Amino acid sequence: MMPSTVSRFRGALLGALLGDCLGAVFEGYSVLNAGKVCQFLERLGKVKQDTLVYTDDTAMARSVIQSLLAQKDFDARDLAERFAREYKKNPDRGYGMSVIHVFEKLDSGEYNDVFTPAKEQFDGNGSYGNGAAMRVVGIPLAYPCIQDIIQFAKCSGQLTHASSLGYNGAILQALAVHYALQGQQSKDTFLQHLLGHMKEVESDEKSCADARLLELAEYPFWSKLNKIKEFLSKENVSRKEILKELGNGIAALESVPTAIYSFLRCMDPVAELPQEYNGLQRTISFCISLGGDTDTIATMAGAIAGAYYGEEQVPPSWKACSEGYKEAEEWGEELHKLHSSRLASQ
Ligand code: F2R
Ligand code: MG
Ligand code: MG
Ligand code: MG
Repeated sequence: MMPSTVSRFRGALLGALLGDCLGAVFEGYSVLNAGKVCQFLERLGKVKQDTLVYTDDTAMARSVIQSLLAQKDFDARDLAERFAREYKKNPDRGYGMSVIHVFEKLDSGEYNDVFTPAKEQFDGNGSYGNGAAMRVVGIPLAYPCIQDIIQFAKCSGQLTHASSLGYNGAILQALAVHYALQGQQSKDTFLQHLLGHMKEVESDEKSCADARLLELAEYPFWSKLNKIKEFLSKENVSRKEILKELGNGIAALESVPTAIYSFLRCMDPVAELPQEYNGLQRTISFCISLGGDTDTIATMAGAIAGAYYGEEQVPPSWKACSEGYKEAEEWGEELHKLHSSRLASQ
């Protein structure tokens, strides 16, 4: 049965939350396999255990969503204040090493322009970490129009990530959630949409200059999407090849494409995972089994998979042990209303 639209919105937020809470248990592991991850997942609901806490990924995603719901539109200053306030209230959520300086500067009251602290990161080059992408799910849930999604994914990202390699990752992740919300489509159609947009997004002067600075190929995200296309056309792609070509690191370029690939690969059964797992379970467990930045890759892939399959695929035992799942359900519904009202007024 096709999930309803509300179910997709709740699914996106629950998928993101579960990816973070479950992935955080394994963040930074380099030696990991599907067996170990599934063993852990099987115990949930069977053995009594403490609530799994969400990390910076969800803390920041919650700020984005709360700002959008309170302001009924994107408001950079309000969002910057929420990021800084949330960090001050709970600094131990495993934030990136450098982004905390942005929050401190935003909180100092010395900056009129809320985008300036991010521009000062890394000697003026800006951060290329995946922090802008990991939290962006609220944007495609609030805005139905592609141009709005691109603009606000970029602006929300630029509050902390001034490198195009950071905020373009947020644009790609936001577009992936947007297309997943449309439901059933071939992997090829899904990828073609993303390829078309990213070529354009990465053609501006700053994106070309940032890629050159790091000695990367032209259109770096677009190039990774082509690699995903190649991988999907093969029978078997090893974990080693995935890590070599797509990565499992803290940079947006080494994690957003990995999340998208994981979602697409897990549309079909995966030999190493239990046969009874549904698409959302496969996607989250597959990402975690890759190791590295597990909470972040799983939160991004979980958001895409949740938007695609809907909340019906969220296992109750996984949900029940994740901190903050009730808000994810409520906010999914509220964002659906906001999205529908924009669609009606277009
Ligand atoms: N920070 C972590 N994980 C490590 C420790 C977690 C542990 N469990 C604990 O609790 O202690 N995870 C979180 O950080 C990632 C998102 O990071 P974000 O928001 O992008 O932060 P930042 O600081 O801007 O960038 C992260 C690192 O990337 C490197 N980097 C970025 N831009 C760079 C540049 N231009 N030049 C050189 N290096 C650059 C730096 O090492 C940054 O510290 C998520 O994984 C989230 O879960
Ligand atoms: Mg985290
Ligand atoms: Mg954002
Ligand atoms: Mg992480």
